[in-house]
Amino acid sequence: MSTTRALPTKTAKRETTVQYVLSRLRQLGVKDFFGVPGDFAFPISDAICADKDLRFIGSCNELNAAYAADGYARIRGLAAMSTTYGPGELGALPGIAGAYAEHVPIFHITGQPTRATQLAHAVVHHTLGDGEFGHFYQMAAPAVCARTIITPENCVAETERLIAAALYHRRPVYMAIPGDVANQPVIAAATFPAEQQSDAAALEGAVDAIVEAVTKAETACILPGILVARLGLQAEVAAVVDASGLPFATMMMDKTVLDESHPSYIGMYGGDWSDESVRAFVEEGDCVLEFGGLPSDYNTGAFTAKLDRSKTINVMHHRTRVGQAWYENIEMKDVVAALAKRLPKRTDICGPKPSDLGEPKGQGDDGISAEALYPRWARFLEPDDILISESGTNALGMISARMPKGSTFHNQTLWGAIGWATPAAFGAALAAPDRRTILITGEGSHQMTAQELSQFHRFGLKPIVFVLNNSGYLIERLLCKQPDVYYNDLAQWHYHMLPQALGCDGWYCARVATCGELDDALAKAQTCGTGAYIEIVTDRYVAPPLAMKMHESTGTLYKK
Ligand SMILES: Cc1ncc(C[n+]2csc(CCOP(=O)(O)OP(=O)(O)O)c2C)c(N)n1
Repeated sequence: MSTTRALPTKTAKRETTVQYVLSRLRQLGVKDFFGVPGDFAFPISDAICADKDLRFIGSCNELNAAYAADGYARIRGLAAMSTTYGPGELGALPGIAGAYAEHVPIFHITGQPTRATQLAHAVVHHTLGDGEFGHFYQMAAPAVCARTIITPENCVAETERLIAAALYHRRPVYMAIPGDVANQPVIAAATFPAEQQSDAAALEGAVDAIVEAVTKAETACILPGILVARLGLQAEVAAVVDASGLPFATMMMDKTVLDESHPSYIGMYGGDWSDESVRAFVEEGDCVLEFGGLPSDYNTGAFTAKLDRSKTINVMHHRTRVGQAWYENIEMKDVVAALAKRLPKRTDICGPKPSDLGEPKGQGDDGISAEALYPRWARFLEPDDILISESGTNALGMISARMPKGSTFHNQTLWGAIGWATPAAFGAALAAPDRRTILITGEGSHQMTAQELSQFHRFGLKPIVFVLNNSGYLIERLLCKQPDVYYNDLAQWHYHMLPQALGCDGWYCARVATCGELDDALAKAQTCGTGAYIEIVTDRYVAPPLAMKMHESTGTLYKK
């Protein structure tokens, strides 16, 4: 999807308000609208279904729709969803909040009762019964970067304002359309927000300062952050890596922002959670050039990262910091383009070689240990795969896997809502049906949103799903004071039977508890040509090394 605004549609043929909104989203590359219909939203759903270029993607519930939209936007750059008033839109709210935290733009449209109903303060379904209709608009506020209630008069201007805000902030927006307004023609009178331009003097100052810092440094490295992917600037930042010859590492939230098969990649950086060679190279160098770095708990190895502010540069979306100096009103894309042209090529700086998970351990009837599981998963990955990794122990294992060329790793590192990954994998698969989508989730997380599996089959998608069944909330066991406390236990489901019950006819399904069974299942999943679903049973405390490091880091994780 282009990051620039497409030209506005001419409104001479007097489109309805909802048609205008849909046509603008279509021009921006959105083809699919996730959601659940409802009477107050019928005009929106009807208009989507009446448009031959758009699809209504019915979800099992609104939370799943929001997560699916999130997964879709991570691949395509923008997503849209539609809900009904009150319970519908509020169901989506936690998913929208997660998208806000993680800079994922979702256009959330909700249908409201008619303006006459609202003016009469009528007591109608989906309300609190108090005759007030503004509550849910208020509740949306902190989870979106812009919101509006549409009228025929404001439709064009407000749609453009919301689109501009979603792209400027890379965050969700909220639009409510009253039932009577939806099918009224727009009364077009709008100014279109101009695309943000960098301040030329500030841009030159920042780029001069960065070139000087990198030129003077004896050793230096690049840390490309998640915003690079959200802005679609991967190729441009890769050009900076190539032009400068600098090694690069990524923090946890940023994994695969640049290709891990690139010769300049040195591995994951996260303070004391990194390989010692990477930690020393990044922290003891003279200059760290970050692109949209976020010093969050998990990115910094539970706040153990020691990045001297005077030696770091952070090129943010709309501003840049070089040491202690801020350069305002400059766009990341412009700084990146200038750096690719102006940074000197450093052939004298060599970083450590990235580690990988090594040879898988175990065979035959051996139980499935962490040393057996994670290297096998890493080897299973192929070029261009989309890997959706749920919060939980699996993510802390897979973060250390070296990803093949063109493959991307997705995790909700900051918001960390369990249940996100299953619908997000569906959204990602729908966004890129030609790529292989692999979902890895813990069974506790999967219990939250497992019904969305049914959508893969419904829309002809063939994911490979791994459910890690370790009899409870392992990551919580490793974080809390009494690991065996019963609140970390779960109802035991027959997970491998879920696809069958949920209508995923013809899928390859297996439950494996030994290395031999796992090898067999991996081979079948690779070749079966259908969706695949593998429940992997391990002992309760089987955890990858990074999860054990996290277990040992609770002091710094919670006591900053
Ligand atoms: C919506 C939500 N509720 C609760 C939590 C707290 N939480 C974090 S991880 C976790 C357990 C994950 O367990 P599971 O998916 O089985 O993975 P495991 O760590 O056992 O491999 C919970 C309950 C959360 N992050 N999000």
